Amino acid sequence: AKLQRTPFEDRAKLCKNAVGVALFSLMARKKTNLCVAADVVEAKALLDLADAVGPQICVLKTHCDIVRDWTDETGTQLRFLADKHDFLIFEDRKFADIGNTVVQQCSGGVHRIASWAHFTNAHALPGDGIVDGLRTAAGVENHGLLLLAQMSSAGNLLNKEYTSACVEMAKRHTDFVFGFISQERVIEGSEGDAFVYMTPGVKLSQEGDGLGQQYNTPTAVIADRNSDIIIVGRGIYKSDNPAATAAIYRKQAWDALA
Ligand code: 5FU
Repeated sequence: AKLQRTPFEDRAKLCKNAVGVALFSLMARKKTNLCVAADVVEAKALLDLADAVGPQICVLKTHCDIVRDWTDETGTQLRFLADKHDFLIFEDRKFADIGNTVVQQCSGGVHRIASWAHFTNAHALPGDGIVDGLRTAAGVENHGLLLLAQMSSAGNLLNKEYTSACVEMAKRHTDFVFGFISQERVIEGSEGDAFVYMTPGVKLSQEGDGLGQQYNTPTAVIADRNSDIIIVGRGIYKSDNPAATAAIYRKQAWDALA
């Protein structure tokens, strides 16, 4: 039997972090569960892509450290586009150091991530101090965090026991941690409804990339694995018309919820 999904507007009420609440609310309002991974390497290309796919997405995912000409203005302009099109910005930084170090990595350096990203993510590997450090750097009022509970790449070391430990860590920090990067829904029932599940490794054609990436279709990720949001990079930004292709992925992912 197919899982009965709790509507996103109801999950907004269960979530304890303000950014998570905002994300569930915007998904319900805008009717999209598509996140575009904007993995382009120039600031202008990033802003053009964000403007083009903005109407289709709930989240724009960035890797600010691949942009060769990143400046403070890039972050400011991304925030302008997020307001214009009603999406949130997720810096896929995958923090993995001790609390004291991630404070600086999140708030300082060239990228000043906490100044423009609505949320970021971290590996649970170093222990709870990484969450405490990022909470210190960003604050819980206007920022949130996802934990990497599972990865899409072949041979990754995030086994079942590790995933369970991530889930337990998230439950200890619900003021700040509002979800997971995972390949499936990793917490069942109403307790799991308070968290969001975002899944990378999504493409309509499923051959890999020769570097370990493994792809599933939008329908498989949302309908079969009960994830909430698909994350699509090359399937969209390398297509001839990213805006039109984003609309196709958006429809497939949203229809798969029904
Ligand atoms: F945590 C993860 C993961 O497990 N797999 C991923 O692919 C993150 N990613 C990111 O999603 C990766 O860094 C890319 O930014 C994106 C996938 O891009 P693709 O072009 O759709 O393969």
